[in-house]
Amino acid sequence: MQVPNEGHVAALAFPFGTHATPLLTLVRRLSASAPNLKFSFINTSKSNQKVFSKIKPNDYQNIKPFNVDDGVPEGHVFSGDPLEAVELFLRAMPENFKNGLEGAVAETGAKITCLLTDAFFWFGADMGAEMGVPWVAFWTAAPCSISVHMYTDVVRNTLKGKEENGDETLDFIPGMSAIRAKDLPAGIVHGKLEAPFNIMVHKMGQTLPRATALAINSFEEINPTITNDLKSKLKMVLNIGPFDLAWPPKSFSDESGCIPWLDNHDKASVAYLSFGSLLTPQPNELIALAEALETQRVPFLWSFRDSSKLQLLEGFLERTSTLGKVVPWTPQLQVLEHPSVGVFITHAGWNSVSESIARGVPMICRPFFADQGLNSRLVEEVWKIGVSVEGGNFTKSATTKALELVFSSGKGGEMRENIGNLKQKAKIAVGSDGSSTKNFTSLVKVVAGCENA
Ligand code: U2F
Repeated sequence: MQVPNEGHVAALAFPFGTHATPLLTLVRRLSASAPNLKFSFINTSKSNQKVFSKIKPNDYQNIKPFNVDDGVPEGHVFSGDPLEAVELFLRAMPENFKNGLEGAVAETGAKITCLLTDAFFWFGADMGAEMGVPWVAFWTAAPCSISVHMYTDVVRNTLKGKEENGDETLDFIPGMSAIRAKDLPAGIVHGKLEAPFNIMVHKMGQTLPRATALAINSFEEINPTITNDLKSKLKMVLNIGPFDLAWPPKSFSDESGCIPWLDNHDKASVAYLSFGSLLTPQPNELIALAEALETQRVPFLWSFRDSSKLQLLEGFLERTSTLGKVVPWTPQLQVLEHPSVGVFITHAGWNSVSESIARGVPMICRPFFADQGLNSRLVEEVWKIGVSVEGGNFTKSATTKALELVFSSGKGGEMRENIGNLKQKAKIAVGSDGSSTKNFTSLVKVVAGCENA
């Protein structure tokens, strides 16, 4: 493929959760395939610092970070509500990004030729049209969750008055018959429909048909019916993942010594626990989880990000010092790759689910918010590669039951077999002739402005 000598791609990042990191990975993949193009990465200063600190300057030579206003007024005192920073940022949009784009054009001296945004940013459609350039939206989660946002109005109309117990299924949407109303993210039929975040994702679903392309960090074979349905509704749907298989990080750091610790354990014997980048379960759930691990004598490696809550586990930590290891952060990809890991206890954030699939580790899911309920349901009911904790939250008995199911029952064996098959499909998708590889080539053409090349 001939890539033009000129071109300036502006990438607009959502600076919360695990959104900016996969977007930067995508930008790095694109810049490696189209080294003639310039890339501007437009994000808040805090998030830019975080995501760029993880990579070496050599790895982003033609990518320039630009900082935008995070919307936090000077001297603002946060109340402790995790959504507050998000809502302040949403209020500053899209003006902050318009300023960021102007800054990127002024500093590089190159006009924008392609707008690549987190799919949340529905205003990319108008921005792209005004600039006369393609708008490429990037969805960091699964095809299933984007489908739900595309069908929000249909779901609302169909479930009106029936959503009470949440057991109504979405069998009126292709590929979604296993999904129940209660698995849906807040903002579709329950929760505050008028909350700024929920308005944003609703608008996203309505605007995506205007996108030149939608790129997804997944692979087609994982949900072919949903992918085909999305293809019938959008101009171009390009599953280009799983990223961590298609473009694995070159190095990793293991400051807490997780890998040597895992080396000293038997095959598939360890439970790995992590709840992603945003949350820590409530104290009663933490205690129930700890009690189940201790009683079952399951060796565990726990990524425990909020050290202020560690005191809740006092006593447990001392009693289990030879059974388990609690660390502030792990090299998760390498941990999941390790043969000693037998189960992943997760909040079912998409990156975690996808990384676990790509490494063949069955899951125990305890979803909290957003797409996590959908992902858990797919894990348990559709792919049959794990289980959700009974009753929806960690109690000692529900966690014990889930551990027994994965470690000691025939069902656990089936889960391992199913996830092994899915892992194979993921590997094929990112192979030289695979669907994700072909889709990525199409994406490079769109971004480089030579889609007919
Ligand atoms: C939001 O998800 P989170 O950021 O909370 O969680 P994940 O999507 O699972 O991503 C967590 C990432 O952090 C890494 C891990 C994942 O790539 O490998 N990590 C690590 O390297 N070491 C650790 O000790 C712990 C984690 C949101 F909450 C979800 O609902 C969405 O699905 C998701 C994607 O949009 O963003």
